[in-house]
Amino acid sequence: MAAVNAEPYEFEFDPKTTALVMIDFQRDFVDPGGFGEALGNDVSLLRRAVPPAERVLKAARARGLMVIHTREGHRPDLSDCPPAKKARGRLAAGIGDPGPMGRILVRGEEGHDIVKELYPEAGEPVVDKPGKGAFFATDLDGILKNRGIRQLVVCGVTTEVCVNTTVREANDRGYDCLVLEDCVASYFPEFQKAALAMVKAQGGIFGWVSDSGRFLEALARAK
Ligand code: TIU
Repeated sequence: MAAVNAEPYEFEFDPKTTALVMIDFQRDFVDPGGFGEALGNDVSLLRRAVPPAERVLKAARARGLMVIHTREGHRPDLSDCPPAKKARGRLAAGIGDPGPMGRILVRGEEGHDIVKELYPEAGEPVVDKPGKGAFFATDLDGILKNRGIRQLVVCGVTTEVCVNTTVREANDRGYDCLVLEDCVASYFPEFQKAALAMVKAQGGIFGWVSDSGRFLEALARAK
């Protein structure tokens, strides 16, 4: 067992029942020249989360924690993409259309894949999800339950969209979630702040918030 210095109080975890969940670190969201940037977003705000997330990923692998990656995207025929999702935003180039790194949010395309620094290793499940939450229409819950996982340490993008949705879904399914604030990022600084505040408010209504430094310290001490 180990305890991470966190808000609203320490997060207790057992490395054997804890998974590191890396949410949607995809080139199209994070890299210059991708879909996120084409929408007018400043991707440097997201890029900032990559180095601390890489440190956490390496430490989790070294300590033998289960590591899971997710990617948001759709089948090439878009049969799993709700028409409402495709239409949203009235974008000139949206889901399924040609983008700077291949078809936007389509599985198998360059932009849909994970940035090289955080690339999955053999044996680490990659969950392809059609929605914002990683539990919706995926086998993530089964994968976690089959391994006896009860606590999730969460990194990823974006904080108020796929990270927050996933943490809420996980909370309702009985998992304890720790969000590492320097390993999650938003295109909007005010949303980053609010999304983290929402997780830890009201005694930790959805979970706990800490950072990579405090988590790595606890992991190094974990029995
Ligand atoms: N992964 C994720 O957060 N998907 C998004 O669409 N995020 C936005 O902030 N747009």
